Order: sequence, then C-alpha cells, then structure tokens
Amino acid sequence: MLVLRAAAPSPFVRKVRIAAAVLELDDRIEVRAADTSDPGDSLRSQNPLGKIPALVLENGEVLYDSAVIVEYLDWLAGGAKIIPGDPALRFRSLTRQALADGIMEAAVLLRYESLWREPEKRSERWVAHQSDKISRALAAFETSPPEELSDVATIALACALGYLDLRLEGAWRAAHPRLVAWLDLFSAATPSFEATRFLG
Ligand SMILES: N[C@@H](CCC(=O)N[C@@H](CS)C(=O)NCC(=O)O)C(=O)O
Repeated sequence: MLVLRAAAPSPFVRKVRIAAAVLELDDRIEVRAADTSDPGDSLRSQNPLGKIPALVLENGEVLYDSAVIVEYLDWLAGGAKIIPGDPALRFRSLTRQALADGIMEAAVLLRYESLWREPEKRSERWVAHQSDKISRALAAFETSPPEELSDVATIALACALGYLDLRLEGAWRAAHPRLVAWLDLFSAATPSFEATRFLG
C-alpha cells in the first residue's frame, strides 16, 4: 500500500487525490493525516521540508512534492494518462500545472500570513505581492481556459479555484466567468473533485 501524508484542506493534497482517482489508483493509497506544525510528526523525517503531500512508497522511499507524486502516479498507471506523452502537449501541460500550483502557493502564503503572524506584524505589501500573482495567473487562465478536463494542469487548476473558494470566499468568480463555467464542467466530469472538497 502507498501512504499519502495529507491534510484535508490542502489543495496540493487534493490535487494528488483527484489524480489518483482519475487514474483509478485510489484504492492503492492509504491517506494518513499529517500535522505540518507538529515537530514530533513523522512527516519531517519523511520530507525534511515538513510539507504535504508526501507519498511513502512500499519500499519506504518517499516522493514529494505534488508534481513529482502525480508524475509517479501517471507512470504507475501506464504513462501518458494525465501527463501527455507528446512533448509539445507535455511541456504545455506541465507549465500550466506550474501556473495553477503558483496560485495555490500564493493563496497558501496568504493563509499563513493571517494564521502565523500577529495582526500588527502582517505586511500589506507582502499580501498585495501574493494577491497580484493570483490575479495575473487567473487572468491568464481566463484568457484561454483549458480545453482538457483531466490532465495535471486542469486537475491543479480545479484545486486552485477550489482553494480560492475555501479561503478567499470565491471572490475570483465575479471577474472570471469563463473559468466559472469551466470549473462547473470539470466538477461534473470528475466526481473526485466534489468527494475531496474540504467542508471545514
Ligand atoms: N510545492 C509543494 C507545496 C506543498 C505545500 O505548500 N503544502 C502545504 C500545505 S497546503 C504545507 O505542507 N505547508 C506546511 C509548511 O509549509 O510548513 C507541492 O506541490 O506539494
């Protein structure tokens, strides 16, 4: 059994769980909760960065981060399933995954700014810097919404939008109607998207 170190609200964990479901590998993965803020959690010996997701293989080797894990799962499923084999499509898809991951990274940093810092120590400049990354990336996706519904880029994008819904009250929706429509299509075609939604 593969073991996925995880926490339910993490958009990166959600990306891996949806990828596993799309690849029909989810019954080979045990999802085991990790507490990233607990120094005693074995996560830190599995991933020195102390970050989730981390995937513990049957031989004890550990894979991270989410992009590496989804590449491994794609390979395990036979290859070229959610990461295209054709080089032009492959690198486009991986780059769009990086763009969607960047939205999640910025949104997670915004979350940590309010979670870890006292209100008087929060930096408006830092918040604006991260928020601008999200705005620019959303604008890029809105200009050319994905045609695909289940490659790594679209799975990552859906998780990014889902995380913005969760933590930033879906404020992105008003200015991105094409992405709203796309997410509805993705959600209808991908039952694991709803199944992995964090309800708080
Ligand atoms: N680039 C990483 C990002 C993972 C990440 O930031 N995970 C967060 C949870 S959403 C985490 O583990 N945070 C704990 C920490 O930074 O100490 C990936 O794609 O897996």
